[in-house]
Amino acid sequence: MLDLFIVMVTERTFVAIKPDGVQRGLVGEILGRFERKGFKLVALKQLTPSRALAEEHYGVHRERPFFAGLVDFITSGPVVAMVWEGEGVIASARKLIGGTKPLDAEPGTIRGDLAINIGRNVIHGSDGLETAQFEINLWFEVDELNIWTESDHHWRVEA
Ligand code: D4T
Repeated sequence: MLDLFIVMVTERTFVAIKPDGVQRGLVGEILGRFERKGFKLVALKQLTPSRALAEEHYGVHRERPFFAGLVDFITSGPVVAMVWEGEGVIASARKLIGGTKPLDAEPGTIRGDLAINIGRNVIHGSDGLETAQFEINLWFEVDELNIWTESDHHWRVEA
């Protein structure tokens, strides 16, 4: 019953390590930052996105001049797609990730520490509740989302 309650109220976000992050061997470094923060990994897979998936994911940017290059880049190799869960995870993930332009991103953030160029900014994170739901449904099947409780859950979240 308690588990069901936690699942129903806990926020989820979609995070993807882009092809540059995978090619540069940054997967472990990035996963570690989310784990150490205390969020729960509920889904993870590596895939090379189809153009259809990439175009749907970045659909809001369809008219922007960088759209074609962005889709070429995202479909150029493996991406590590994830769903992270926890209180406030959508906004917190954006803070861990840092600003879109890596040179403006604060030191201590993933982009601030690990990237220099906006077109190679290593990682994506959903920017709001609706976007998170849309992106999780776009990238994952329902049965790929794991429902589980960390053995040290009560050391992360006050009951
Ligand atoms: P994503 O969506 O990849 O997490 O990035 P952000 O949420 O931080 O930023 P965004 O949606 O504005 O941009 C999406 C994606 O497009 C690339 N981009 C963006 C680019 O190559 N040139 C540009 O001028 C902009 C604005 C980088 C991220």
